[in-house]
Amino acid sequence: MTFPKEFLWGGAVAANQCEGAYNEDGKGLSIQDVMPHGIKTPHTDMPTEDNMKLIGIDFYHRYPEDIKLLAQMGFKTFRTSIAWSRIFPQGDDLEPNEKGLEFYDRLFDECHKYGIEPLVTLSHYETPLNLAKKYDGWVNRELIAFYERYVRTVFARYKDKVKYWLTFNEINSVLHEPFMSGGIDTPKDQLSKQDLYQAIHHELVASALATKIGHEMMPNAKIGCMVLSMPTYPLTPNPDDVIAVMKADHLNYFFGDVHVRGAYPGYMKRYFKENHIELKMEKEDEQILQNTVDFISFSYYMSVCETADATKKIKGEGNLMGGIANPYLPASDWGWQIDPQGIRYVLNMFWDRWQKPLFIVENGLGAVDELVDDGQGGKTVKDDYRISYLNDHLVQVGEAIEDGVSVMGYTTWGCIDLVSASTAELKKRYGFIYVDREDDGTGTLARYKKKSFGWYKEIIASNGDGL
Ligand code: BGP
Repeated sequence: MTFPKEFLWGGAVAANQCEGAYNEDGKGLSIQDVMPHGIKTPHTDMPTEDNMKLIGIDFYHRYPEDIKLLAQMGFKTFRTSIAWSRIFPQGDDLEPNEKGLEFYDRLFDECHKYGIEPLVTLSHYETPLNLAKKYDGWVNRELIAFYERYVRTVFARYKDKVKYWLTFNEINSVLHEPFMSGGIDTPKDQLSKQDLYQAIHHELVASALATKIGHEMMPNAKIGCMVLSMPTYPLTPNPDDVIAVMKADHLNYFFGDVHVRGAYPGYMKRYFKENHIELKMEKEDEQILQNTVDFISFSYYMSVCETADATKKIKGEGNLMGGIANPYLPASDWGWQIDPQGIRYVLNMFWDRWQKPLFIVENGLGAVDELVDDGQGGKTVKDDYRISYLNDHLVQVGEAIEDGVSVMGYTTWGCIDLVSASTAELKKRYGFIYVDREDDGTGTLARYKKKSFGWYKEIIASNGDGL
């Protein structure tokens, strides 16, 4: 396999899923602090002890040890997010929290110590709770100004430490999880399409504004958007199913279209008209949206099927959206369909559509791992299933590169075990590094290298030749 020389190999986490320390050093509450069971049940009013994210894997205190382990694997890049409410505890504060800023100074310095380039998500499902409660999240236009204040602050602070930035994690996921993704407190079954798309508009404007400001403040920075990719196949060759796929793709990928083309596509204008949605736009919005991204990043876990036949629309498990299961594919323990070729397909599709460099910033297998003796007095996990999942996907990334697709890098999701976004469990593990913590709160938090640790190290060292 031929990967580009400068290919950014690495792994990804999000602050809220690993840091813990949810109320230390002046951090305010974020929406994650009141989601003890992920997206399965309604959120609580205040943090509760059963919320695994409050402690996470204690990355806030253990990051030097963790970054050292990632460096041992040869990471070129490490994707994490800045927890917005560490910097602006209430979201609408006028002044940032210095202690929060200092933490990320230390973290990014630690990465650079090993030559690891940080890749930073500005907003990874971490809206300050106050912005959800007081403003109904992104439905309210005022969030653009709060986000702008936040991004200006972190750009100014870290401009010499961070080159790669992502504006919003899986920005299209707000369609399915409005509270988690957009801090929208109105329950999803009561949220009107009008308000949903108004919130989306505000996020798109905020994202373009961050890109504009980032380019002005950091001429060498690369700023990208991040979308949840989910290749959608027609359930049958019936043209009705093919059109159903086209429509699903439109709703999913118009986010990318706006980020790349700087304007709403015609099919969305039609959708707004047919659904009686009238976006309230300020006169500067059209111009702001023209600040297009340098690259597109995306997560890829699974593909789904789509059909126009309402009787077959049984929603399967999976990611934040789920979808109709494909009879040709196996699935993970959580019902996520495993489809390595889907990543080649989506890379080609995005490249054809956008002609901008692509960055795979999430991919991986959530599985139950068993810690066993390694035969040398220590402990390990024999995660051959994870190795084969990642290997199969990377082979297809290599195929896409051969197809001529420009791919900047690949960061596996949850390179160290962390708390799941959708289920808030720790037993759903993705990492190369096992963290001793159970869902009942027990565990020493010790770290152990899994078998996949050595495998990934070799893949990185050979720049993909070992695949
Ligand atoms: C994506 C999110 C991540 C991550 C991942 C895996 O949707 O961006 O935050 O968690 O999915 O999902 P889960 O943790 O639910 O297994």
